[in-house]
Amino acid sequence: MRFVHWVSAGLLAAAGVGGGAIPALATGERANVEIKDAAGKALGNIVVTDTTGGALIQVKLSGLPPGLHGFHIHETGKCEGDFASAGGILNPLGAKHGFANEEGPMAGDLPNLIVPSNGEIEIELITTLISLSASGEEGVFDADGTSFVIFEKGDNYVSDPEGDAGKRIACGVFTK
Ligand SMILES: [Cu+2]
Repeated sequence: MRFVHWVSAGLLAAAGVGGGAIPALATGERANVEIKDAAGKALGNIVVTDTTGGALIQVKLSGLPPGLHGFHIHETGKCEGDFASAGGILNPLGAKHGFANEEGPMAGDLPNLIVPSNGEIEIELITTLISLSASGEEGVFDADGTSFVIFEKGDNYVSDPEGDAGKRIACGVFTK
């Protein structure tokens, strides 16, 4: 059984890494993902780095509506129009969606982003459900690429296929 683990920024700061800079990790592959909203406005960046504990996801975004937002890794690296172009959630194993789903989760499932009232969010988390370096079923850099998609509403972690999270409001393509 695999889980998504949280790494709090506070823990990293307590270990002496803090200061807001991305720690220099002795690790493998890294992806940078520029996130834009549906109007094409840049909202910030997400950096993904393979570590020995899983894929570290470092999120630094601003300009999102406050509140809960579904947050997933999607199967196609294309962010156009209403972002339907990004396809479904990355799901090479054919699972159902959601951490609370008996038949879940999908590889691309992630915890909700909880955006504070100023619209700025800076968080770090680790998922063991994907790996940038994997070429097989958990791989990210396949021929048609991969993307992050952020949703209008919170993901309920159980409704297939996307947690009843409403419209897709932001998207970004994984770039090596
Ligand atoms: Cu999604």
